[in-house]
Formats: sequence, structure tokens, C-alpha cells
Amino acid sequence: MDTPGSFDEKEFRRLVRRKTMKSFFLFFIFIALLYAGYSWLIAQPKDDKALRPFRNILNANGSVFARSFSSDNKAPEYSKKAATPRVRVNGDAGMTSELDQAKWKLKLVRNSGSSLILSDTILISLDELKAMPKTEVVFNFKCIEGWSQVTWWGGVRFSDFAKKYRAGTKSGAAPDEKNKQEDIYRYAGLETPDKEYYVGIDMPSMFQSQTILCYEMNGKPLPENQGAPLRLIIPVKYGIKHLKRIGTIFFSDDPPPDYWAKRGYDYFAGL
Ligand SMILES: Nc1nc2c(c(=O)[nH]1)N[C@H]1C(S)=C(S)[C@@H](COP(=O)(O)O)O[C@H]1N2
Ligand SMILES: [Mo]
Repeated sequence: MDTPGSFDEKEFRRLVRRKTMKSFFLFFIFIALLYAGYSWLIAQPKDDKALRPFRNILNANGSVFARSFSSDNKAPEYSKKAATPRVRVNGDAGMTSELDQAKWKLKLVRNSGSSLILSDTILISLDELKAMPKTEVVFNFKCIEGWSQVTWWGGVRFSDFAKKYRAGTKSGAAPDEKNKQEDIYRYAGLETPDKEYYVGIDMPSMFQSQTILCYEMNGKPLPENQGAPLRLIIPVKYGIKHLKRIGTIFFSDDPPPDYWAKRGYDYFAGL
């Protein structure tokens, strides 16, 4: 710098000024774009509590996962010894009203198979379900709140149940490998007896071999706060879908209303 002529201070200042102006200009454009984008976003209508662009992203993710879902894929299973003896109790929506456990029966709304009668509802007792083959599953139960625990459940495999009671098809035929794809409803809906908690679940997940209508936990009758007399255990889904205290099961080609999806969460909620 002490060599005369090697440093033109004027030129240097001009350069610095130009760069500074450019940076400021870009900075303001950036802020303006950010502001415009944010204003646009928060002005969007909401779809079940989630802003529409976010809901669209959730649904797009959901359909990608639904398409790549295979009923042959299993959630990892653990040994019974790995199951925690103290199972967390979480969520009591639809569980606060009185329920006479002895009088309880499962309401199954199915298609009669006749075009004259749209649906017939049958009542199924817990004893009838217990008389069916029992399936047990030990898996890592995950809640969207961020906790998880290895838990052990027992009950009737949903696919066995659907076959026996000819549920989930439009023709009223027992669902098995021979069904035509169009004959199987796209969704199952489950709700508590008081209808305060309800979930909608895609049928491939319902028919997955680890999905059970559950009446046992840790080899003992299901405690009331864990959903007695009957709850859903569906290891391919997050906790929100494991509805406790099932009152009614029905089927539909449209997605049934879902308690947490209405409150802004992902409908598919797969793991
Ligand atoms: N009826 C009913 N079922 C429910 C809920 C609820 O609030 N009501 N909460 C869900 C949520 S968010 C979780 S994580 C699990 C918790 O099951 P647990 O209490 O057996 O741990 O239940 C699910 N099933
Ligand atoms: Mo949860």
C-alpha cells in the first residue's frame, strides 16, 4: 500500500459504496418478498384448522405414503419382556361419559349386499369377540406428542373380524384375497359410544395383520382408562388413531371425520 499508485482510494470508496447499496437493495427485496409471502400464506383459508397450503402438503404427503403402503410391511415387534408394565394413559375424549361395561356391545354398520337396504347394523358382544382366535402384538406405541413406549396388546385381528362378520365390502361378501378392489370400501370410521372421539382410517391399514380390536393389555383385561371394553390397536399408525372405547365401526369411500385431523393434524398419520 505504500507504493504510490497501487491504491486508488476514490475508486475503492466507490466500489464499497456500490456493494453496500446493492446489499441493502437485495436485503429490502428479500424482506419485501418474505412479507408478501407471509401475508399471502396467512390470508389463505383454513382446511380443518390447517392453512390450505399446509393442508395440501399434508394430504400430498399422505397420498404418497398411502400409495407406498403395503399391508405386507410390518411394524417392528418386540418380546413380551420388553413391554412396559406401566402403560401411559393419554387422552380421554369420548371416555368421560358413563358406560355400563356389562351392557356394552359393538355396533357394526355394514352393507347388507342388497340394493334395497343400504346398511344393516349388528351388535356384537365382547364374549363373541373373545371366542375368536386371539392375536397379540408387542410394538413401539408412538404418540405425536413425542413419547413412545413398547406395549403389549391382545385381541381379534381386524381382518379375521371383517371376514367373520362380512364387513368392509359393498357387496356384503366376506373380504379376502378374491375381492375386487372396487368392492372394498376405501375407509373405516370408528367412534366412541358418545361420538366425542372419532377416527377415519384407510382400509389397507385396517387390514394389515397387526391391526387388532383389542380387549387385553399385558395379558390382562384392558383397563377402563386404556379403552375397555374394546379399543383399536393399529401399529402402522400414530397413537391418535388407536381409538379407545369403540362404540361403532362403519365403512365409507369418503374419508370419515377424524378428531385430530379436524384439529390440524395429518389425516393419514402413518408411521
Ligand atoms: N377415545 C379416545 N381414544 C384415544 C384418545 C382419546 O382422547 N380418546 N387419544 C389418542 C391418543 S392421542 C393416544 S396417544 C392414545 C393413547 O393411548 P393410551 O392412553 O392407552 O396410552 O390413545 C388414542 N385414543
Ligand atoms: Mo397421542
